[in-house]
Amino acid sequence: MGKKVLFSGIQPTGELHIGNYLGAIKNWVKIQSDYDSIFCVVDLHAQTIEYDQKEMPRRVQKTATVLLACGLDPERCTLFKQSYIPGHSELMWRLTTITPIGDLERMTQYKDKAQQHRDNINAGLFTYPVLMAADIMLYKAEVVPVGDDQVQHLELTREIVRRFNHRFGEVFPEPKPLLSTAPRIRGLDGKAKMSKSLNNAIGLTESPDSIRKKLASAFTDPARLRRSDPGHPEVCNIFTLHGQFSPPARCAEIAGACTAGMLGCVDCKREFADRLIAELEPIQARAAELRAKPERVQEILREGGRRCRARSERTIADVNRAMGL
Ligand code: AQP
Repeated sequence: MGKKVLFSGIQPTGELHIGNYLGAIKNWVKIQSDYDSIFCVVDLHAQTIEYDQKEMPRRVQKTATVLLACGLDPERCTLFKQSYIPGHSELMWRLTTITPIGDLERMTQYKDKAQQHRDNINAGLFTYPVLMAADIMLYKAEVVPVGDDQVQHLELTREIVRRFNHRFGEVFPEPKPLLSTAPRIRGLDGKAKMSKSLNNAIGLTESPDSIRKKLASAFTDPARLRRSDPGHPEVCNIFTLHGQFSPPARCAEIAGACTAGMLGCVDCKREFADRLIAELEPIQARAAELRAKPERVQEILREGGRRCRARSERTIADVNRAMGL
């Protein structure tokens, strides 16, 4: 039996950060060989918020570069750019005709983004989850790694699949979510989800100086005013982040020392910064190598696109046949 198809995407909306890394990319790298893995830089999705068209190609290039630097391997997975394949938009249209408006109105990400971008509440923002469904269904994917924020969208995709198959015949498998061990990383404000667009993130290619500076002002335990005050690691975002980068035994020591008022936030952050910088160092070195060979990254995206195009055309043919087009 062949490997199951896995699909996931990432938006070129800004510099990839440690939330994207822990919530998605690190896991993608780990499991890329276990599946027929397809990863996509979703530039069509990125059009739903205000963007600079001159910047977009650079953002796509940078996003792909960092994904490859993190360890996505074109020998073991397919990486491509969404707008290279017309099938995403073609399938999306067909799916909009079987998606009730009420289902889209319930999407919490739409409500949040509509609040955040009040001057630009466009129809694409509203139908974003249908494009996501099309992305997944175009390759008949069965497995979709998602963060917390995408679970609702994937549930809608499953609903659309069921509706399509019921109305037009069995064409699509029902995709299942694959949650990472870090489905929601909070930003440096300690509250909101770390996001490219919220200015609360640490970028994967940020310099050690910049990382240290950002961490210096990051929120920790709001109840702790002096070093000698007993800390509450369970509410501290820096402690949560330690859990992703420091060994469990060291995390237990940190929790003990923090609770006893023996380890201050400044020292705790310094240790975290050292660990984070050490983990990012090889990624940043590979990213620098790839930046020196931009045509290599372009070639990988084009090759991935060529592979996906043939597959997508087969699905569109199946869909057209089923829908009587
Ligand atoms: N803070 C996070 N914690 C865990 N996972 C996260 N992801 C994003 N932020 C976190 C996961 O990264 C993958 C790609 O996300 P995306 O770029 O497609 O969109 P996003 O979730 O909207 O990311 P941002 O950074 O918040 O972008 P903007 O600011 O442009 O909206 C997804 O699997 C996501 O779950």
